[in-house]
Amino acid sequence: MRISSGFFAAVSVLTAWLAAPVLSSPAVSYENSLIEQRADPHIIKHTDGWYYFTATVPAFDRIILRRAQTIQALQDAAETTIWRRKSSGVGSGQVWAPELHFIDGKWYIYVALGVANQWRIRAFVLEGTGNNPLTASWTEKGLIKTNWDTFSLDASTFVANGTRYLIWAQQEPSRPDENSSIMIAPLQNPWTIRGTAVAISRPTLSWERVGYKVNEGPYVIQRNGKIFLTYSASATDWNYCMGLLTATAGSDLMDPASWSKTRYPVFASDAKTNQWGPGHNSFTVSEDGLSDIMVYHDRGYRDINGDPLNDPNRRTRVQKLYWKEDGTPDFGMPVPEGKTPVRLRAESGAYVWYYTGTGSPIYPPGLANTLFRFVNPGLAGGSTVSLESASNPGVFMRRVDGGGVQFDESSELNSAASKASASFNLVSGIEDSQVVQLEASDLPNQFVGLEDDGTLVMVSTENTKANTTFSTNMERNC
Ligand SMILES: *[C@@H]1O[C@H](CO)[C@@H](O)[C@H](O)[C@H]1NC(C)=O
Ligand SMILES: *[C@@H]1O[C@H](CO)[C@@H](O)[C@H](O)[C@H]1NC(C)=O
Ligand SMILES: CC(=O)N[C@H]1CO[C@H](CO)[C@@H](O)[C@@H]1O
Repeated sequence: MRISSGFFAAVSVLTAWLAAPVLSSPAVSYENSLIEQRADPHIIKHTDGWYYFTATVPAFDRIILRRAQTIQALQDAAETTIWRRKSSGVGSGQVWAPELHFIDGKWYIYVALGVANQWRIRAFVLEGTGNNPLTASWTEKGLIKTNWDTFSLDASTFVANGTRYLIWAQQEPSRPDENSSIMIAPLQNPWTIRGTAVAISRPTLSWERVGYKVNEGPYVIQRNGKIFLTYSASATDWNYCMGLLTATAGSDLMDPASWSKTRYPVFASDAKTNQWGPGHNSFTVSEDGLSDIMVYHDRGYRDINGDPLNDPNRRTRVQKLYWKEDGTPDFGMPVPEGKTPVRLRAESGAYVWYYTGTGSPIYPPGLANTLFRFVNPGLAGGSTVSLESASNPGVFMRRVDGGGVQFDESSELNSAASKASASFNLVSGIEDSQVVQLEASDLPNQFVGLEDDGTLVMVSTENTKANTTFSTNMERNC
């Protein structure tokens, strides 16, 4: 279905939502990395339509905010410093991981503040009055009093079934060899917890204990009757990665037994896309409101000299968060530099996928191998396009003699003939059209098709055994 106006888009989205638990969710188009040297990124879309951004700066000495009408425009938006390190006492040391929240008509910043020359970080709250947080007047509400006066950071907040919660990372005195656990408590007001906090996750699995024994950076997204809490684990070098806790909406979130934890990281370093130590994420929504966007930091190289906290090059990145059919989030891999990838979905619901062609590839693949980028112009130049695997940058789809399709490294595609075999005519537009066909640039009327078992073939359009029409729309369950 082609959507031609905002009104019809809204109606068709609503209709789709009423008809089935599936929302059409177009591909997003952002250019990574979004912002250099900004770690622990937090982006929110406010009711005024603006996106607001805050993050840790490498000097760990201030709180900055940016705002823009689009996520991409945050890249070049002016940065305002709304708070600076003090000369003594709380706030004279390191400044980590601010988050901006709008609660009951006021702005709040949760931030971890240290004391000069001490390894002593605690969660602190600022309150801002005014429509625009960049120009709001800010007052200090002070440290958040928790169960213990111990190392504490990365406070965030969410509301579930009418109760507002604080979640954060804190060192538990009973577990002296571990750096931090994920804590939760209801909030009585934005700077005061009610009752006693409980730990809902501890760094007990091997991938949470590399370098340091860390669970930190919690953030919540609620969908499909579930509360999903992402967090980050291990030291902030390339071992940094993300785990996931899940609770059912309506369960007692103060009962650690309500939360289940994935046995493996859900998001981690990827040598092929050259992304290292991804984590400390937050979630926002795309400009059209139809995609969930994961915001996180990582580095563009693996090895660091010295303490990773002294390496300034953690940068802010954004990519689409996908949803599996069972309603759980699918993080895929940290996408390569450049344009965010797309998926090509056939009418059958199957996705075009990357496979090596040796052995028996097993369909369906994981999310990562269904992500592609259109390279335009294609390897053969002119008006052709080439399809590059986003999970294997530099590897391109190519037709081979006999009606097959395979994937080859661009370094193997040297001759004009091989470049032509990896180039296609797009039968309709890429970005603004919802449907595309890929016709071989060197073999008229032969199209890429996807058979039921996941095999990619070259077929003429009259062949009905394969789907040759692909949508760059995704669906999500919600
Ligand atoms: C983790 O704990 C160890 C031991 O207390 C400490 O030396 C180290 O600095 C901590 N690291 C982090 C990232 O908190
Ligand atoms: C929400 O909370 C109310 C009482 O506070 C409870 O009766 C209800 O079952 C809860 N429902 C969900 C879905 O959380
Ligand atoms: C357009 C097209 O070829 N659609 C086909 C996709 O695959 C399913 C399952 O084989 C067919 O039923 C469709 O006709």
